[in-house]
Amino acid sequence: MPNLQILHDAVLNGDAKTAKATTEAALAAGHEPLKLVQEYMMPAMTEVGRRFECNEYFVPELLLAARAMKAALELVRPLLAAQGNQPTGRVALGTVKGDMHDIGKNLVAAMLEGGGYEVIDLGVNVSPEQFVAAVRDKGAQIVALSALLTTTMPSMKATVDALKDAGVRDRVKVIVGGAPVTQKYATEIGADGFSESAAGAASLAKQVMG
Ligand code: B1M
Repeated sequence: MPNLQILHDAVLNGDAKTAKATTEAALAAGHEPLKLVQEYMMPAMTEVGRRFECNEYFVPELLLAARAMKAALELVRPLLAAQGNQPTGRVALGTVKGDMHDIGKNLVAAMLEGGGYEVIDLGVNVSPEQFVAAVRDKGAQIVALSALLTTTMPSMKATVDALKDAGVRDRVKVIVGGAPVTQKYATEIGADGFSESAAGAASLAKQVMG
């Protein structure tokens, strides 16, 4: 049995090689993929954020930690997504304009896929126009917006407004999430739902689709 504290510390210290090897060993030993994410990788990223706030870590350390987390997540994501059966809806997902954070968004994608949704992953720094195009041209029924910066949260409102201006707002449900986002903010900007976790985003999608 691998010591899972090593996975936590590897993400915290930006050691991608160890993060990947420990995840591989943990999965081979039968550990639950979601448990590895929620109990070891995410707490490590929370600690990275705390150290960044205290000026103990700087952007290079954030980048290394993100790279280590991504290396481990690459192994876990297909397992989370494989739980899905028949597609139950199409979701256009992206991190909003101005925002480059994609680890949480990628987890949301895996959980939605696991919930049986077809996910059109638009990536990061996605403009309101790109979301509108995904609804118009690709038939997305849900628009899922992620933001990690307080400064990019207004891009969520801009996206809801762009959907209205393009005359497609009543065709889609809009769901939002990301560390600084709250239910209050979601209600204020006219979104249909908010979830604070990736796992919650999958049940929220079901709920808003009725
Ligand atoms: Co950034 N960063 N960062 N960063 N970074 C934060 C977010 C920050 C809180 C750090 C801090 O100060 N403590 C801070 C934001 C402060 C604020 O706005 N209040 C911050 C800052 C300031 C910045 C820069 C401005 C730093 C700089 O350059 N001076 C810069 C901005 C760049 C930009 O986007 N334009 C920047 C850059 C970066 C890196 C590129 C170095 C890197 C990102 C790499 C990558 O994503 N590829 C990075 C990282 C790694 C972080 C922290 C440390 C970790 C983020 C993360 O991946 N968490 C972060 C601090 C923190 O969060 N503790 C921080 C793990 C991930 C699984 O959680 O993304 O929250 P999270 O997703 C969760 C939920 O939020 C939810 O589900 C996920 C799992 O449950 N969720 C949804 C997310 N989207 C959802 C959508 C939904 C539903 C749920 O429905 C659609």
